[in-house]
Amino acid sequence: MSDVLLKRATFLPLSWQCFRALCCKGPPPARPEYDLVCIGLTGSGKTSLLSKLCSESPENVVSTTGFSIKAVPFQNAILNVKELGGADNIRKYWSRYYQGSQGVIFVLDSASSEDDLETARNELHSALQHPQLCTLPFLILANHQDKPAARSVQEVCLMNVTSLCLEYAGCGVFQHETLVF
Ligand SMILES: Nc1nc2c(ncn2[C@@H]2O[C@H](COP(=O)(O)OP(=O)(O)O)[C@@H](O)[C@H]2O)c(=O)[nH]1
Ligand SMILES: [Mg+2]
Repeated sequence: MSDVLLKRATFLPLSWQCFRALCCKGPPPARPEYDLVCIGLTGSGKTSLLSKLCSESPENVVSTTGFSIKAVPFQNAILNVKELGGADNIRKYWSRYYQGSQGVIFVLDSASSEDDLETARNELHSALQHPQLCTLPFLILANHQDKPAARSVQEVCLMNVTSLCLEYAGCGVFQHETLVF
């Protein structure tokens, strides 16, 4: 009986070593994390976009009151994206949440009214000029591209925004293509 136990006791550590040597590739390399801020008027599609990037259903999203944070996993990095609510009475507080950001996503509803687009442009210009954001990479997403009234990415570019690190892209959260950045 004690012989059997002894054999088992010596066998277990050896088999574990074999298992590690043969199968265990070690922990995956740590992915760098970056802190981003995501802004844009209410209804532009910030929550839907982040839900889709997290492989969650973008349908039935709840309107964001205040702000929310999502960790968006990519193959080589994790983006900790802070979405700031876009309502009139909240936008004036956006700048309080800019500190520590390493990049900015500005989401536009490219099918919105001229008035809303003008409001979005003013907010975009303020963000671009803010001392804590003005040197950061900036991605402007012209969302709602699936709608017939949507302005094209080129038309949105003609909104006359200038900065060194601007990147424009079009997307429609409910289009079937994968979002490409
Ligand atoms: N057709 C269409 N609807 C969208 C798109 N993105 C968001 N929506 C809808 O717009 C509404 C507001 O979206 P939400 O993500 O809450 O906007 P947020 O206020 O910027 O976070 C929701 O009803 C979404 O389903 C899009 O690309 N196309
Ligand atoms: Mg939201």
